[in-house]
Amino acid sequence: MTERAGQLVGIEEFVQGLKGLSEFAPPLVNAFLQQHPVRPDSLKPYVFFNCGSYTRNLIFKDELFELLALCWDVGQVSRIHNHRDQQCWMAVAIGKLKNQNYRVCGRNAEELTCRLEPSVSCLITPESPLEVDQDEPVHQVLNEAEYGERAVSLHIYSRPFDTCEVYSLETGNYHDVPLFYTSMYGKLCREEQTGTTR
Ligand code: CSS
Ligand code: FE2
Repeated sequence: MTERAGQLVGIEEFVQGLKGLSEFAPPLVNAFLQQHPVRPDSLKPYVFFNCGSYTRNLIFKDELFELLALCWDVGQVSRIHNHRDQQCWMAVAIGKLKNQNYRVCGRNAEELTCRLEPSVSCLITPESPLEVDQDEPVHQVLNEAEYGERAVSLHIYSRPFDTCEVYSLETGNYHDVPLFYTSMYGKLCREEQTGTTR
């Protein structure tokens, strides 16, 4: 685990800092995240939990990147999914999450089938943000029940995307799903539009 390098900042300062980056190059964003852990109380407008699924709450979006707060109740998990070849960083502000990567083998794009092999996993904590591996971008995020607490994570996607592929270990199939926001800029969206990778 790395040392927390910076003082806690409010989410508004965090957004301004991201907007000021000259590009979304991994070394720049990784250093920024290490130096700008976010004050949990500043995320209050973006924290909504739902017993059915983790929630996706939009904080900022432009052409280059979007920033979301994802809220994970105890035991909630994403499906195994990709990020449409976009870069992704995750920083946990509250609680902790497990990241599990998967290797995709024998992809058959006509039948929409593939084999998945679990590869590396790690813990994402307030001290240890994570850059999703561009060479192995298929992953699952889990707030394991044994952690016993809710989690809130900040996700930076560059560029933004609004669909992804989800993969089934059981059937060996994969397919596209739309991604929606639970809330946008602090306001809840209509319930029928709140899809996640769940
Ligand atoms: N990519 C998922 C969350 S796990 S990184 C999503 O945006 O819903
Ligand atoms: Fe993801």
